[in-house]
Amino acid sequence: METTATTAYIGLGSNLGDRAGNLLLAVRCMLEASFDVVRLSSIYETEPVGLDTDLMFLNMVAEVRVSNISHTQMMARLLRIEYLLGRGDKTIKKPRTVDLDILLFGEIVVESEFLILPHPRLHLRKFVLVPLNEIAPTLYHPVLDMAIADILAHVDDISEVIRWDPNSNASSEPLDGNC
Ligand code: PH2
Ligand code: MG
Ligand code: MG
Repeated sequence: METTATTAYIGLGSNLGDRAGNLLLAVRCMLEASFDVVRLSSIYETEPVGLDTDLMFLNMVAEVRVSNISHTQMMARLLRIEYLLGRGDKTIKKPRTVDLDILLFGEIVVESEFLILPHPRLHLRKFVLVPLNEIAPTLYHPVLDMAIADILAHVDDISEVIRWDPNSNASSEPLDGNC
């Protein structure tokens, strides 16, 4: 059978509990879901954008390679990981243990009720663009027809995004972390 490999970029975010632990558990769960994690950005501490919360986020971006799965199947696996890591009600803009968003799936452009690709707000948000630019500055955005570094250079978002300092972190209870 012919295999089709795709490179995708996933945005990870957490602003509840052991935030860094949650991100790293999500990476482990992605490996268990047969995503080949090729690159990880640094972890950034970021100001919440458009949410009813003052809790600062940790965000990072992962580059993954997958074979023979569609963007829909990838999203289903990410939703399962979010659920297993304790993400509750997704309809309300509340703090979250872990949020996993597909930013880009190859150069696929789709718009369904379930999933829009590229992610419809990726070009507006520094908490996505800064970590994505760290690992893939020349990556091409197929709708805007621009490289990530150029999009970041023109973004209007002035929210705070700084490299996370692990030593400044007050520790919280880790999740049990079964995938
Ligand atoms: N996610 C959102 C909305 N706002 N702000 C930050 N800083 N980080 C996020 O991951 C984030 C957000 C929707 O998922
Ligand atoms: Mg999100
Ligand atoms: Mg999401």
